[in-house]
Amino acid sequence: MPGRGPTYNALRHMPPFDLSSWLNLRTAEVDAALDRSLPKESKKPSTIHKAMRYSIFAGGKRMRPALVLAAAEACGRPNPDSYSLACAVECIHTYSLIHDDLPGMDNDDMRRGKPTNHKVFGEGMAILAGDALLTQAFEIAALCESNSRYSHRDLVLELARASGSLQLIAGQVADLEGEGKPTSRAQLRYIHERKTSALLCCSVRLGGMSVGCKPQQLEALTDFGYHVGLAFQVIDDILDVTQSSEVLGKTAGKDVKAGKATYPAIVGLDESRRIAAALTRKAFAALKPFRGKATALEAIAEYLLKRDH
Ligand code: GRG
Repeated sequence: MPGRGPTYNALRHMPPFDLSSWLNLRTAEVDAALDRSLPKESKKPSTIHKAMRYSIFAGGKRMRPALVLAAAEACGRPNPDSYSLACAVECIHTYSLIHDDLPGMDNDDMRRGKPTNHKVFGEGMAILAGDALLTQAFEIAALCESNSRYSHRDLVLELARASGSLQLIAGQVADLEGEGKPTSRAQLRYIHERKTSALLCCSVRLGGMSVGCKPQQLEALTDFGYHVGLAFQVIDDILDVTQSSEVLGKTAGKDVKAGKATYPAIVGLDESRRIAAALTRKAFAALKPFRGKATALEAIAEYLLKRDH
């Protein structure tokens, strides 16, 4: 019908979305924004700025920033605050990886295909680099503007709640305390919701909020982020036992060695794959209200299910 735009069926026949080009472009934009946001290496005290930049630019997949921008696209047009919030979540994510790798936590030597932060800069500096990235995230978020639906306070609160002691840190606490102990599926779900899903969910919510999404859209993004976040961790657990350290860029097989509860350990590999696929289907279903306009989010969810690292 002329003048009414393509119907949902017509959209289904549009050329397939080129996620690889989309990700390359978005990653380059986010990297440039991160480069502008973080103090230069030469800025005194230069060791800390070198350590922060070492891990931020070590070659992560940038999935959380991608989710921020894809959600912003689903609800409108990404703006400078969408990019700032994409940088903020990546800073929080990178801080959590640096601290997770420390001898007092997972004690890992390799991350993002490189020696871990403490292996290069020493334990004390790695702790500070993580602290500084966490703080940097809030400085970046604090500089965002309010929009017609969400205040600048809403944005900062969103980030604080996802990364605080009830979510991200709660997940890590349960993970540490559960090592070597029998874990039920319900306990494992509790850990995954906090350790992984909270920040992925926060990423899509912040993307929508940055462009002033409607409450129904925020609800749909929350549902999507929750399920895609859970699927992400189940896949991460599967890859830990099926891939090599070279492919993963981090030590493979560590979960089993550390006596960590994982889906493959509790229900086996085949059932874990079925669970990841079912969670991804739920994530897709959450995008229905966008009526085909959440193309990048759909493509990312599919990619995350099929990824090999
Ligand atoms: C607060 C210290 C602290 C930890 C919080 C996030 C976390 C808990 C620990 C980090 C290690 C871990 C297994 C996290 C679960 C989420 C996850 C699978 C992270 C890896 O994310 P990717 O694959 O990593 O997106 P890249 O390097 O590609 O960004």
